Amino acid sequence: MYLSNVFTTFLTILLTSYTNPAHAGCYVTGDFISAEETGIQVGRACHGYGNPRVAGAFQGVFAPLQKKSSCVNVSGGQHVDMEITNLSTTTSLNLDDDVCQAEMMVNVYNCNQGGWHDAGGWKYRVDPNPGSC
Ligand SMILES: *[C@@H]1O[C@H](CO)[C@@H](O)[C@H](O)[C@H]1NC(C)=O
Ligand SMILES: CC(=O)N[C@H]1CO[C@H](CO)[C@@H](O)[C@@H]1O
Repeated sequence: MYLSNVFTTFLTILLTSYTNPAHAGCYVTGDFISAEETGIQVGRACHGYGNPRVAGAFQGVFAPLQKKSSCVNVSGGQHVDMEITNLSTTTSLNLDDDVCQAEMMVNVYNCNQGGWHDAGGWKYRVDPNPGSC
């Protein structure tokens, strides 16, 4: 179910990128991404973590056009910049935690060096970079 959703989204992005390249893409320079480590960090940012629970960077309400960012250190002297933007100019909303995770990971599975795409009125970006946050 989860995998098939991700795969469907992946196909959608491939198709979308032909018709509107600005709305999806992969970085072709810079650091390569660790899917495993990035997956753990995306999970924390989308779902929260710990006990007692600490809210993740992408939880809670997004105002119209609000962009939330999170920088995480990963191994190998690298950090990953993660960003989600609500593209609505008029409405505030709460991004579903599972949608958050699935869409962010599309940028990881689809792109060796990170990438971005728009889906359902949101923009998702994952970008691995050298050095720490
Ligand atoms: C990342 O690592 C740097 C250097 O150790 C540290 O100063 C910074 O607080 C870390 N940032 C995060 C978000 O963990
Ligand atoms: C498309 C989308 O989900 N963006 C959302 C931004 O927030 C507003 C309100 O939360 C939603 O209506 C938009 O759908």
